[in-house]
Amino acid sequence: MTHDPTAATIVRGACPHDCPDTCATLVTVEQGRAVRIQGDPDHPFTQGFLCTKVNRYLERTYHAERVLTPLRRVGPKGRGEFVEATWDEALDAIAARLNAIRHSADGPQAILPYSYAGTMGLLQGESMDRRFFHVLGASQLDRTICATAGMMGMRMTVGASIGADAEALPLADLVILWGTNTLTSNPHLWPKVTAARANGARVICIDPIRTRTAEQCDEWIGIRPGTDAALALGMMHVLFGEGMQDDDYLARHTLGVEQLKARVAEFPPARVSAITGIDADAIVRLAREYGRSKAAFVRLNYGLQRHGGGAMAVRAIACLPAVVGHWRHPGGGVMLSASGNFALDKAAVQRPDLIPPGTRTINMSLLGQALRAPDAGVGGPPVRALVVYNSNPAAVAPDYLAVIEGLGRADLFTVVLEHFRTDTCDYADWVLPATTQLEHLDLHWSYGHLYASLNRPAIAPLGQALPNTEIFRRLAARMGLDHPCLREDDETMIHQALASPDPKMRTVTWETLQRDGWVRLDVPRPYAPFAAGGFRTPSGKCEFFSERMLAMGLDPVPDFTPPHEFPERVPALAARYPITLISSPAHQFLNSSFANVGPLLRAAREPEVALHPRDAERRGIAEGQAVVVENDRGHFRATARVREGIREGVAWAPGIWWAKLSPDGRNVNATTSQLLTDMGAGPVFYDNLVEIRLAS
Ligand SMILES: Nc1nc2c(c(=O)[nH]1)N[C@H]1C(S)=C(S)[C@@H](COP(=O)(O)OP(=O)(O)OC[C@H]3O[C@@H](n4cnc5c(=O)[nH]c(N)nc54)[C@H](O)[C@@H]3O)O[C@H]1N2
Ligand SMILES: Nc1nc2c(c(=O)[nH]1)N[C@H]1C(S)=C(S)[C@@H](COP(=O)(O)OP(=O)(O)OC[C@H]3O[C@@H](n4cnc5c(=O)[nH]c(N)nc54)[C@H](O)[C@@H]3O)O[C@H]1N2
Ligand SMILES: [Mo]
Repeated sequence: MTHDPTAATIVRGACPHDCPDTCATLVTVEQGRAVRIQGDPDHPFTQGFLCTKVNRYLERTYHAERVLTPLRRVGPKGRGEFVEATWDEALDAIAARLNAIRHSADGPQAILPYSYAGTMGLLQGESMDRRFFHVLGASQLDRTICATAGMMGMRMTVGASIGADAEALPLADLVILWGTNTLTSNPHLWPKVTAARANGARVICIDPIRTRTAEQCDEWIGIRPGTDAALALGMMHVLFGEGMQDDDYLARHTLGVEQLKARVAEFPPARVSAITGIDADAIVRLAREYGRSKAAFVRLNYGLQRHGGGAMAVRAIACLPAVVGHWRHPGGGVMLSASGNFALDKAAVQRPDLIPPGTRTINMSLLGQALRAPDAGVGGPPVRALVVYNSNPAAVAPDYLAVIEGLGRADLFTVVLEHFRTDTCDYADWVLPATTQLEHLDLHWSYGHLYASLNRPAIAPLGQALPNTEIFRRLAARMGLDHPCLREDDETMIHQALASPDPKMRTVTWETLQRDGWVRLDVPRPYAPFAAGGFRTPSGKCEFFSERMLAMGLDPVPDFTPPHEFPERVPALAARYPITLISSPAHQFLNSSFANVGPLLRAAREPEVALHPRDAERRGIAEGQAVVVENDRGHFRATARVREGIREGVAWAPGIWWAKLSPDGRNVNATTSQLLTDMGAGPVFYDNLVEIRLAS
């Protein structure tokens, strides 16, 4: 730092958004104002560039519509009419109401926190907030909305959210991008993909939609949604049938190969073709190409687990590299998430020991049900207060109509910590101004690579904004909650997180982070985590047969679990609603974040739904026409985009638009359901049958 107040300084930071890339940023500050943000050229993943969205982070921070003071509701719920208030007024009113509920017959469990990954930072995402709700004795929230199905699929198979090292991808001799729109949702992996290709690897994309990523690949396999497990089982059928398995790796490092062989025998290419809609010879070709390669990198991502059988799909795919022994080589294997490598001492930061015994847990993916059912569907008192931060449930939670019915309840007390007046804020009694990443301190891990990073505040908080941690500290004090951990400051909590006994964390120290901004975990480079087995399962093997799943009453061996709304399973429903709607991220938005930033909003144009020319023709729909997308749960309006690059019977509505910025005030989640995945109790956003018709 320089002492000349007029000179520009550069502050090292980290991107806080929910994305595997966790970029290292450099923020230029002049006279207290951030004037530039760029990717750190030295960071091996960021490589000096930021994505379309985070390039606009300064516009987001200095946006004219930032919430900069506490706001108190004055109009009816849903209308978003507020007046400004002071922090004292806000804290007094919120403390009084939460204390009244806490001391009522319903007790503290009538208070529900609701948060997700608006920031992925350890401090602003999951630290003092957790302590606050634990000491208070509020209901626990099961944070399932994104990744738990896949996490369970990996955990039951390889034992943890650990996979092939993304930085080793250039060493792969085949790349399979499976249910991931890499160029949109994981863009910093793309240079690694092109490096592998320059080394001779072919790149295959498996996705019902010919996304911008699929366009750039050597081959696009347009699979039917929700059928990936069948494809993986069919590939293994061919691999075993043609003797392409690695018997030595199987014998040493796997459990249940005989059961797996018996299962895959049930999945010959003809049957798999009927399930997946992929030609039988294409399935055989894919299996052979996979079997002949030595180190195929399979980049799984979360898209394919948003179906009823999502966990089984991830599990089946996660078996592949053990069958052919690709884990032996850096660059070989499957990667869904790297989060399991980061052993921060989260317990020290979050203090789960302070949760009162017997506290209930409510699944965030069932918010609509939880707000509607008197006992939240899980026993105990009704939810009487909701404290939302780092999330925008009125836009992102499934079954929008159920969610807003609940949020609209006159007797529900809702507090939202936010940067902007989102759809959720419109239902709040109080909105509290939160700082952005430029204004607060944080510590970051990553789910896409092996670097930890520190975000230092670049500028002072705007207006009266406060970090989430400070808001919860002040609220705790005002409510009279008395535990010393509720008074600890942010830097103290970082030190607690870093004091981890795990040897992989040795390199991640306060000093290194202060000096360099980011650091790689203490693992070999490149890292081949299962080269010699060492799976994190109870048996230490890759578990094709899972005792734990058997104990849960589930099939212990990978199988194909069809989607809830699979036409063969629900023919009557499919006759009325024949199209499967996928609502994966728009290129310009980050879930519903940035969906209010002018240039990004303009680039995304308007809510759209893409469908195949034959599906369009059958319905008399032409390019650019206004259509209604509907099912029994609800409907929303969008503009039709007619394109070849999508499977027949599938439509794509990129999201997540703010409902209030959509033509009829509701977005795609008006059609999604509160059904859950086979494991992990996650949502099934893409397991969603709809019909599309011209708007009248
Ligand atoms: N720009 C941008 N980046 C993001 C996000 C964002 O909103 N915008 N969100 C972030 C978050 S929170 C997450 S979880 C990730 C999500 O990013 P990804 O994990 O990549 O997941 P999705 O984008 O949901 O889906 C990826 C692809 O899966 C395809 N897909 C859907 N169903 C199936 C199926 O049954 N089988 C197969 N094979 N493919 C299927 C979709 O068509 C889509 O192209 O991205 C993160 N990055
Ligand atoms: N139909 C459909 N629905 C989906 C998905 C889909 O693909 N299709 N994707 C699902 C997935 S994968 C996910 S992860 C969820 C994501 O859902 P959410 O986690 O709700 O993500 P966002 O919509 O980005 O909302 C995050 C909010 O947090 C706020 N925020 C950011 N940083 C801070 C901070 O430091 N403090 C405070 N107080 N607030 C902050 C932002 O302003 C933003 O409004 O959506 C899910 N919903
Ligand atoms: Mo997500």
